[in-house]
Amino acid sequence: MRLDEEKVTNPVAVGDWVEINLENEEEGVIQDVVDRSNYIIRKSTRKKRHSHRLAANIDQAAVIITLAHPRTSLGFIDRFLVACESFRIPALLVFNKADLLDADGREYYEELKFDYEQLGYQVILVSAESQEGMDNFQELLKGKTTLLSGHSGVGKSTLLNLLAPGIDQRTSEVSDAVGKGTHTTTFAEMFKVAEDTYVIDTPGIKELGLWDIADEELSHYFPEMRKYIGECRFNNCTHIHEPGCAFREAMETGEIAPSRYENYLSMLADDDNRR
Ligand SMILES: Nc1nc2c(ncn2[C@@H]2O[C@H](COP(=O)(O)OP(=O)(O)OP(=O)(O)O)[C@@H](O)[C@H]2O)c(=O)[nH]1
Ligand SMILES: [Mg+2]
Ligand SMILES: [Zn+2]
Repeated sequence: MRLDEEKVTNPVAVGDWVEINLENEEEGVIQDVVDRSNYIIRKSTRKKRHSHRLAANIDQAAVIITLAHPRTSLGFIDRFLVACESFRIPALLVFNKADLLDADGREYYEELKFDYEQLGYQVILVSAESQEGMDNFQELLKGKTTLLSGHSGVGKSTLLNLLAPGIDQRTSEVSDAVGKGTHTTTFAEMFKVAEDTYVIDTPGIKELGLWDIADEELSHYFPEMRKYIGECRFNNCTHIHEPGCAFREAMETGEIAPSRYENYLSMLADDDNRR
C-alpha cells in the first residue's frame, strides 16, 4: 500500500475489510482496502500534516469518561463529539468508575447527563469495579460494532474484559502521583463479544486533534448551534465578538451552555489541530 499520497500514517485500520492474496495458509499480502462505510480520523501525534485512522466501518463510538482518576475534561468530550458529528458516527458517553463517585460526584454526573442528553447523545454511568450499569452498556452494544476511546486509564480494557469470557486485555493502575494512566493498550484491536457484536479497544489518547474541519464548518457539528446558523446580524459572523451574534445571544439565554461555547472557541483558536 502506498502511503505518501494520502498523508495517513496507517493505510489500513482496524475495522477495514481488505482483499488479501494468501501466500500460504497463514500469511498473505494485502492488495486493496474495500471502500469504507465510514471512519474516524485524527491528526497524527507523530507526524505533522499527517492523519491517523482510528477505525473504520463502525456503528458507534463510545467515549469512556471518568470524572476522577484520571479526570476527563469537558473540552475532550466536546472535541470527541465534534469528531463523531463530522464523520456522522453516533456517539455514546460512557462514564466509568461510578464506584469512585461520592454524592457530589453523582450529582455532577446527573447534570452532565441531562445536558448531553438534551443535545441528543446517549449517556450512561457504569462501573467495571461494582458492575453497576453493565447490563445497560451491554444492551447498547448489542448487534453493533463499537469503538471504545478515551484517555489512558479510564478503564476501556477493563470494561472490555467484562463483556465476554476469554478476552484478556492487559490493564494497569492509574499512577497515584499524577493521576494518569500508563498507556497500557498499545494498538487498536477488535473483539467479538456476542453474536454480531464487536468492540474495538484502542490505546488511550491525550487529546483528539481534529482533522480537516474548516472554521465556518465547525458550528455545524454542535447540534445546539445548528439552528442559529444564518441568524447572526453579519453573515460572515465568526461568533467570537460581533454584535448581534445569535450564538452569543443563545448562550446568554441559556440555550447554548457556556462550556460548549467556550470549547467551540477553543477549537476555533486551535487552528493547528484541525488543518
Ligand atoms: N475503581 C475503579 N477502577 C477501575 C474501574 N474500571 C477500571 N478501573 C481501573 O482503572 C485502571 C486502568 O484501567 P485500564 O482498563 O487499563 O484502562 P484503559 O482505558 O484501557 O487504559 P489504556 O489502555 O492505557 O488506554 C485499572 O487499574 C483498572 O482496574 C472502575 O469501574 N472502578
Ligand atoms: Mg487499555
Ligand atoms: Zn454569530
